[in-house]
Amino acid sequence: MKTMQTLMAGVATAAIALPAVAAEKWDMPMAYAATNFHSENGAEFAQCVTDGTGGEIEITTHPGGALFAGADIKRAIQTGQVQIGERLLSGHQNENAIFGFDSIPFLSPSFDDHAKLWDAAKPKIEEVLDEQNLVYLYSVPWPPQGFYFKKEVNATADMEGVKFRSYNNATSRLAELTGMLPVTIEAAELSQAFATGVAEAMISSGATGYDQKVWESLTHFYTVDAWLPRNYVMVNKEVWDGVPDDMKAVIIGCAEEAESRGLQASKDYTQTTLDGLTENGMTVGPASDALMEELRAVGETMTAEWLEAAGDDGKAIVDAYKGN
Ligand code: PCA
Repeated sequence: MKTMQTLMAGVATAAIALPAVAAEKWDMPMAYAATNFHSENGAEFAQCVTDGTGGEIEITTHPGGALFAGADIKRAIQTGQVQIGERLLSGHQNENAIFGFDSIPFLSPSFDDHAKLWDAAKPKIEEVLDEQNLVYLYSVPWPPQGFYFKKEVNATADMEGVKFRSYNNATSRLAELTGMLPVTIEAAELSQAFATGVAEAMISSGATGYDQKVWESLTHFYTVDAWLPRNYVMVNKEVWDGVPDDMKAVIIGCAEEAESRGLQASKDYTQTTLDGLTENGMTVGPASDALMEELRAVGETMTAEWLEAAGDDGKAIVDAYKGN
């Protein structure tokens, strides 16, 4: 009896301690460093949703791959282990070639070109994600991609045998076609990979090199402007379907703001981080004409390969983009 009373008292206390409306808590894994502009933008988005729903949906971001590594984030959301998260869209190229539309060398090398390419690709990407139990919320491009090395490189002959960090199928293929050895490494592991010699080069933005202080191991950054890959934020579909309409509107509003704020941050961060690389002793500048010529030929091969792999859907995206 005594035990039962104690138990009942415990239940009563627990009930009283609960708030009037139980707030939903969403965890949002993100793969990149907390100080990266995508992560900062995501944190502002999370705060916007928490504030806008009066705390009824409280989003907590987990940057730096702390909750799930980049490669595991999509699956964690699809299977409902977490409600929401951010991932590099082209990281899914191994599941479906269509996700690689934004990593085709020299197809859309500037922010303006990239915006047109994204307009052409967005409906298809949303559809594919929907079929995978995911709702697309917003996305933001990384700054243009260039090459990092620990020596001067003037031709693909200088790349022979270099251990090249890749972040999706396209970057692995690019390594193969230029005689390098691809090794897949998450951005969060980069400083260590370069310090220990597991990788000696990569293609990425000035932003990622800056975030990861790659000047501690590498010396050159060549601004080849190969492409601008996107990060996107997705929600588990069942979770989304359970959100009341007024709160969905709040989340969509916060997502729209995050998309334009993130785009501006990406543009601003482009020059700032290139300056940062220079200030920290790296040689930053365009690649030689000879190297660019070789890279363009590699780009043509990769464009043809992607069109082949992505089939009619891929062709429709490229045609719509070129018609813009
Ligand atoms: N940074 C990410 C992807 C593209 C970029 O600029 C990375 O290197 O993982």
